[in-house]
Amino acid sequence: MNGPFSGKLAILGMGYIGLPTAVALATRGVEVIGVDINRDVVAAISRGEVPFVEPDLAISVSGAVAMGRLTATTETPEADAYIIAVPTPFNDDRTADLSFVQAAAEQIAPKLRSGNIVVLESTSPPGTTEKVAQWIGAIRSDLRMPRDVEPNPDIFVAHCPERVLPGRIMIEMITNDRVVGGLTPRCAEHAASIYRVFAQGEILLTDAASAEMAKLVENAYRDVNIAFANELSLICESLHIDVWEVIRLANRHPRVNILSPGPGVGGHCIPVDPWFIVSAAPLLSPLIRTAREVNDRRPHHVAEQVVSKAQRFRSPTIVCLGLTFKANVDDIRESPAIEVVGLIAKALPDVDVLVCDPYVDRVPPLLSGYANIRLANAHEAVEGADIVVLLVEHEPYKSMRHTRLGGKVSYDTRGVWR
Ligand code: SAJ
Repeated sequence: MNGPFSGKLAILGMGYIGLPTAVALATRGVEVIGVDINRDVVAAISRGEVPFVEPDLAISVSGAVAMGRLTATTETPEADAYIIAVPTPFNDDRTADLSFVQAAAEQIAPKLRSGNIVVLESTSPPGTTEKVAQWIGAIRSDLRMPRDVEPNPDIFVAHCPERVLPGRIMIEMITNDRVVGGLTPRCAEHAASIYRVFAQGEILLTDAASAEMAKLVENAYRDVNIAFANELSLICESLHIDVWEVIRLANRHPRVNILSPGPGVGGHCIPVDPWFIVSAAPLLSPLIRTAREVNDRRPHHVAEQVVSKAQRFRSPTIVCLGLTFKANVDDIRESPAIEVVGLIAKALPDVDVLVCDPYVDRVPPLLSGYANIRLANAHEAVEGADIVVLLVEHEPYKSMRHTRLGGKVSYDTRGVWR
C-alpha cells in the first residue's frame, strides 16, 4: 500500500471540480499547478480569486495561492502526477464528447516521465480511461503502458470519478468515499495515494470500467428518482391532490424516501450522464431513458401551467424567481429555470417577464433574444407582479412572506411556500 502522494501535481481543468481538488491537495502540502485554457480563469486563480461561487472555496484558494502551494497556468507543466478534470458534454446524438479529455491526454503525453500517475476524474463512459492510455501511447511509444501483461509499466493510469455536490463541494470533497479504478491493480494503488492526502472517507479500489460505470449509475439513480417524483406531481395535479403532502406522508414509511418534484433537472451532470449509459446499451435501458424524457419534459409542463394562468389577465406581469440550475449556487448550465422562462416569453411575446436571481447579474445569453424578458430586483418585481413563479428555492425566496404574495397568483414549483 502506497502512503499519501507527495510531489508535484498538475490538474487540467480549473472548474467546479479541478479547482476545489487543487485546493484540497495544496492546503495539505502538495505542490499543485492548475492548468486551464481560459486565460481569465488562470489570471483569477493567480490573484487568489475564485471564478465562480462555491461556499468556503474562496478563502481556501486565496490561502493556497498566498502560501505558494497553488499556481495556475495555461501550459501543461512537467509533474509527478496529473489529474484530468475537464468537461465531458454530450454530442447531438447524446454520445459523450471526449474531445476535451483527448486534448488533455495529448497535452500531458509529451511531459510524462517514468513513474508518473495519470488520473481521469471527468465523468466518462466505460472504456474512456483505456482510451486515455491509448491516446498517450500513440504519442509516447517509448513508454510502457499499463496492461495486464505488463508487470512494470512506466506510467499508472486510473479513473477516480468526482462525486461532490455543488453547494457542498468543500465538505464532500473531504468526507465522501472515493472510488479509484485502475487499468491494473497497481495503477489503482498509485492513484489512490493522491486521494489519501485529503480524503477522510474510504478509498475503494477497483478496475477502471467499474469506476466509470459506478459514477454514471449514481447520477442515473438520482435522475430516475427525481423522475418518479416529477411523474407523481403530474398524477397528483390531475387528481387535485397535493403532491407535497402525499410525499411527506409516504416518506414516513421507514423504507421510502421520495425526492422532490421541480421544474426539471439541470446542471452539467445529471441531465447528461444517464445518456452515456443509454448510448452504451440502448436496448437495455428503457427505464433510464424514460426518466430522462420525463425530466426533460418538466420545463414544458411548468411553462404551460404559467401560460394558462396568464390567460386570466389582460396584460399580466409575470415574475420568475430563480435562474440557476438549483438553489444557492451561481451555476446556470442546463438550468430548467432558464428553459421555463424562455418558453413563457416565447408563448407570451406581449407579456413582461421579469426574472430575478441573487446569483445572476445579467440576462443569461439563452434568454437575451427575448425583448420581453428583463432582469429585476425580486423585492420590487414581486410588488408589481400579477403572477409569481418560484423556480429556484434560493434562501431569500424560501423565506418570502406569504403576505407579500397576497392577491397575486403564485406558482411554487419547489414546494417551499406551502
Ligand atoms: N432536483 C430535483 N429534485 C430533487 C433533487 C434535485 O428536481 O429532489 C434537481 C435540482 O434542482 C437540479 C438537479 O435536480 O436541477 C440536479 O441537482 P442535484 O442536487 O441532485 O445534483 P447535482 O447535479 O448538483 O450533483 C450531482 C450529484 N450526484 C448525486 O447526488 C448522485 C453529485 O454528487 C455529483 O458529484 C454531481 O451530480 C456530478 O458532478 O456528477
